[in-house]
Amino acid sequence: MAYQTILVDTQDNITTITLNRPEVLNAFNNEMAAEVLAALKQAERDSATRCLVLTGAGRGFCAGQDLEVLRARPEGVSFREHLLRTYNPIISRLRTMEKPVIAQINGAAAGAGFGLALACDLRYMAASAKFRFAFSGIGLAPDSGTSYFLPRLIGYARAFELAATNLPVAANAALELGLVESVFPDETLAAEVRTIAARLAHGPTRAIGLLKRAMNKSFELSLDEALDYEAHLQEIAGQTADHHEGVAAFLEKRTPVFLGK
Ligand code: LHQ
Repeated sequence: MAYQTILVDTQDNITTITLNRPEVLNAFNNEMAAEVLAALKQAERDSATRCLVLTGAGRGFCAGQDLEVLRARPEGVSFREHLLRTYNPIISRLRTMEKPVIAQINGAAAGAGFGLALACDLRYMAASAKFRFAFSGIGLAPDSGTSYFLPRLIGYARAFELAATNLPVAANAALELGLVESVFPDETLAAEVRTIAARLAHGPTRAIGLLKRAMNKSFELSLDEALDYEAHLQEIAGQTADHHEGVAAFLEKRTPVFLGK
């Protein structure tokens, strides 16, 4: 499929979606939101995709909503409707897709762009990149899952401080807070992420998908319910070819070859 605002590339079972409106730090217009959603659906369906990487072209990751579009909005456009149509399905799909998703945060991530990064399973950040909550900077409440993910990742008070003050969060501070897994020099970020993505892409994709489902679900379950859910998912994992391969490889003292089946 030909996209206008994003680049999509699949190699070695890793699909990379690059937001490609660099002149506005990859801020979202409606077209980009629709294309990101379409690309996510495709990556979810495509068995050649066993790990997904999201990144931005140029010096930004994603500056959230394009504010020129917001300013030009015709009278009567409902933010609620806009969110239900654009960001909500993107954020939700990132979380429900049973494949590992990595945010390669090459530059500034703000507003819905911050939400996009937070919704990924893993975040790796360039040393020069920064986060900015941004919503409070333009008199808005949080959206794109930021009110959900931030307190879960870093606790209520730190999330509140970051959101209400709207101060930028530099990469090292983000690492210290636990907002990202690692910070890499700008020049090596892509290669470092590639190494991690390759390990995930050659892993037991179905088991990784199930562990993603279990960990996400755990936030709404009691311990007994979580144990029960684990048993249910293990029944599924136990029937996969990758499980049989993993056991055989261990006993034969060789490296397993997982096919994602
Ligand atoms: C931009 C933008 C931008 C347009 C930088 N738009 N041009 C959606 C809709 C409905 C309801 C509510 O919620 C939402 C979701 C949202 O995301 S709302 C939040 C929207 N985002 C923001 O408010 C973030 C605004 N941007 C920033 O705070 C900064 O630009 C960041 C922190 C991203 C980067 O800072 P710097 O590295 O200092 O870059 P800069 O500010 O100089 O920006 C570079 C260029 O990009 C500049 O244009 P220019 O022509 O001067 O080079 C900016 O105007 C443009 N740009 N963000 N969101």
